[in-house]
Amino acid sequence: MVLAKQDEWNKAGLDVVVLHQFGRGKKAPNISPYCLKLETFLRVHKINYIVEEDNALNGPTKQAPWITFNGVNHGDSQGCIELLAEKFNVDPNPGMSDEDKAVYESFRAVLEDRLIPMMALERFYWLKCDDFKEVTPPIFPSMIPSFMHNFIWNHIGKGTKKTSPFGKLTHEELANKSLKVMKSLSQFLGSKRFFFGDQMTLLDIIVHGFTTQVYYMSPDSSKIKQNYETLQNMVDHCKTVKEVVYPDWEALLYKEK
Ligand SMILES: N[C@@H](CCC(=O)N[C@@H](CS)C(=O)NCC(=O)O)C(=O)O
Repeated sequence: MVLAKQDEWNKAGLDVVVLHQFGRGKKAPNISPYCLKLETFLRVHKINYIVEEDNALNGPTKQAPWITFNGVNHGDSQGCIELLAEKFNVDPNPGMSDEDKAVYESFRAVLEDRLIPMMALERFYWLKCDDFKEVTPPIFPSMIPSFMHNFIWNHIGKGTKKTSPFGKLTHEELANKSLKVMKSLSQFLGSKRFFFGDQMTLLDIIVHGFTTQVYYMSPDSSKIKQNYETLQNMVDHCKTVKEVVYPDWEALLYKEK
């Protein structure tokens, strides 16, 4: 598919990343853990980027985020990070031994294959669209009347439940399962500032993408959030990454017009 603005993105400038993602959230810069992950990576490694919000799902994978870089479109947050790390000669996992890298890969799998799908299932199936009014920007086009919003949300929720490996669990079981995984992250983090010591690595960035969704972008009725909040070092970690990478957090947030 040829996108109307492709020419414009191609001319963004040499080595400037055009980051295609969802619009800003009301309590965090993005409603997607993957969009936040990629934007955080760009910031940590001081890679120039501009944000484009109208085509989040029109990229090569039809998922957000994706990038246009020097005239070429690339999808998948991890793929984009690997490409950019090579291009800019940056190490996303500085100072890590091979053993550390094995731990990182396992935790990444646990986050992306378990925790994020669990959060998505809770968000769309166990919680309601109205629960998210305080955190998300208007997600439905203005011509869709508000009574339809919960209906559409429920429809997405039923689909998510059907395809989710956790679809058979009760809300309580889902939350307890998520706590077990979050606890293992919490134990590994211990009293360290970042997961592998004093330097931020990709694991911190990925965890932050997820915990931001839980802590800032979920309503208090979220059982996953209630469990997460019992892990104080994980809450502190989320705040540390926010403070280091997003001094302009408040300014970025979606504001009611
Ligand atoms: N592996 C992808 C996953 C991206 C992803 O799942 N994005 C979600 C938003 S958090 C999405 O676009 N969902 C819409 C869809 O799948 O139709 C990545 O790392 O970028």
